[in-house]
Formats: sequence, C-alpha cells, structure tokens
Amino acid sequence: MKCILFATATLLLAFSLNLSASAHDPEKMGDMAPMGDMSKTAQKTTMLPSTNLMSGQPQKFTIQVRSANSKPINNFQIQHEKLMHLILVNSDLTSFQHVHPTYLGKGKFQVTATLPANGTYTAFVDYVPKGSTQKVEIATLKVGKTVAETILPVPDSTLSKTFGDLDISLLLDPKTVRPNQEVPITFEMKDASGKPITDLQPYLGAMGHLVIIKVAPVLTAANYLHAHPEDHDHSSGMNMSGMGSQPMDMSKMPTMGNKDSKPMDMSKMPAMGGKDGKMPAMSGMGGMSGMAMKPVPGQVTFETQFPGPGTYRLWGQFQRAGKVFTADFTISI
Ligand SMILES: [Cu+2]
Repeated sequence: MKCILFATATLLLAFSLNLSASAHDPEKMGDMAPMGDMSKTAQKTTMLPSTNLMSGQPQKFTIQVRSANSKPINNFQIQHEKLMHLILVNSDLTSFQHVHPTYLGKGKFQVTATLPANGTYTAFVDYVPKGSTQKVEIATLKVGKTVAETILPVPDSTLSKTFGDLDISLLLDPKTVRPNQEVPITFEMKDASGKPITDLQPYLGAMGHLVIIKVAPVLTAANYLHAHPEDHDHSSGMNMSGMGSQPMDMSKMPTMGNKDSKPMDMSKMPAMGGKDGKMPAMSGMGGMSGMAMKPVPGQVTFETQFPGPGTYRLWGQFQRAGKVFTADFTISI
C-alpha cells in the first residue's frame, strides 16, 4: 500500500507542475514558433513545414524535439510500442490521423502525412524522453490560404453507431462522470448479426488505443487526453480492493507486492507507466482504481479522467484481421 500511495503522490505532484507549464497563450505562438508550452519548463520542439501546405497531397514533415534549453533530445523511451505518437486533427475535429514518425537520430523524427482539406490542423506530439516523463506538445499546421470557419462538433444524439460492418456502442453514462475521477469507458462491438466480436487483435501492445480531445476553438496540449484499455492480466494483479470473489493472488503482484519502501518502478507497470500525470486523464489508464475486470467478449474498456465539463471527441482504435479501424464519438460531460 505504501507503494501505491507513493505513486499517487508522485502523479499528483507531476500533474500540478505540468499543469502550470501548459498554461500558455496560444495567441502568442507563430507558426514557426516553438510549439507547445511557452513557459520556462517547456520543450522547444518544432514541426516543419507548417504553413502554405497543400491539401490532399502527401507531405513530409520533420519534427525536431528539443528541450527547454533548445538542446536536441536524443534518447526516447518506447511507449505503446513506439518512440513517438503523432495525432493530427483539423479544427472541426472531423479529421483524425494517428501516425508514428520514424526516428532519424539527434531528436529528429520524420513522417509523411496527407492533410485532406484546407484549414488549420493541430498536431499533438506525444513522446517520453529517456528517464523523463511523458511530453505532449502541439504544432499548428496551416493548409491552403483561406481558412474556413471552424464548426465545433456537437455531442452525438446516440452512442450506438455503425462503423463498416460493426455496430459499436459507447458504454458511458456522462451523468456518472465527476471531474478528475477515473471513469471506465467501454466500446462494445457487435457484428451485423448482433453477436459480440471475438477476433480483436492487439494494437500497439494493447487491445485498443483511445484518444480523447476536449473540444475548443483553440486546441492546446491540455486538450489532449489519452487512455489505454485495462490490461486484464495486469489489472487482476492490481486488485487492491480484495473485495472480489477471488482472493488476491500476491504472486501476481511483483511490483505492488513489495512491502519495503523502494520507490515503484513505473517502467514495469504498463497500467500506470507513461502516465506521468502530465494530464489527469492520462494517469487513469487502468491500475489505480484497482478494479479486476474480466474480459467481456466484444468489449474493450478504457479508463480516463475528464478534467471538467465540456464536449469531448473520442476516437477508439482497434485492430481486426490485421486492419486498424477507428470508432469516433462526441460526448458532453
Ligand atoms: Cu500511437
């Protein structure tokens, strides 16, 4: 238990530090300016080119990761099987891409992406410098010369929708959501005959990937929430409540079972690792709630924390027959 409390305190501390760092004024950021936080503790990463981009054409982007003192960051930690995750959205949040830039060394990454239409795009650059905590920085990309008026998304009238040949429901009751408290978010997937699908494949080391963005006229790094599904094996090992019908199996708790006061090795805890507490939502991905969840056929459950009332866009990504598919929902909290 000491270990758990220690970790919680660490997460909270990291969160409060990073929150202040992310309070910046997006108005002051030029296109060529360093992206992300502009405060003292910010990284100074750039993504180029960022203006006069052509729509509908593959464009090669270079991302140079730099620390706050402008030095390139050279070493990165793999999180969810990749050194960097890049999420590209347009200002309407109708376009969503999740890509993985290739590392070229010396802090430089490269990725080719096609931005579908004229407008303003936000890139969320998500990485972990070796020995540090998760960083999320943003870049603004301008496609075309005329920028269409942004139409912000409104909440879906139903949380059951058809994606390809699947009926997917989002099992989440917004009325139960409290700010900064962990909430389970379940995607329920059924085939055309109404049967739960049973052939999901691991994607990025988990049964799914969930990106959540809080809708706003101007997006900042703080609008980016991210969650991964509960790892069932791991969450059973993390069952802190002991209230389930099964007795707690301490042998499955190599990290949590330590009774000494050693600091927790976060890298060995995928359910919490990478959750440096930069954003509360990102600290939630399984584990801390200690719920031992049994896999339910056709269901993938994520955990996250919503920072407060608002409209949120959710993109769940899953893999089946070697192909990744995306199910998106808009909810009001
Ligand atoms: Cu990714």
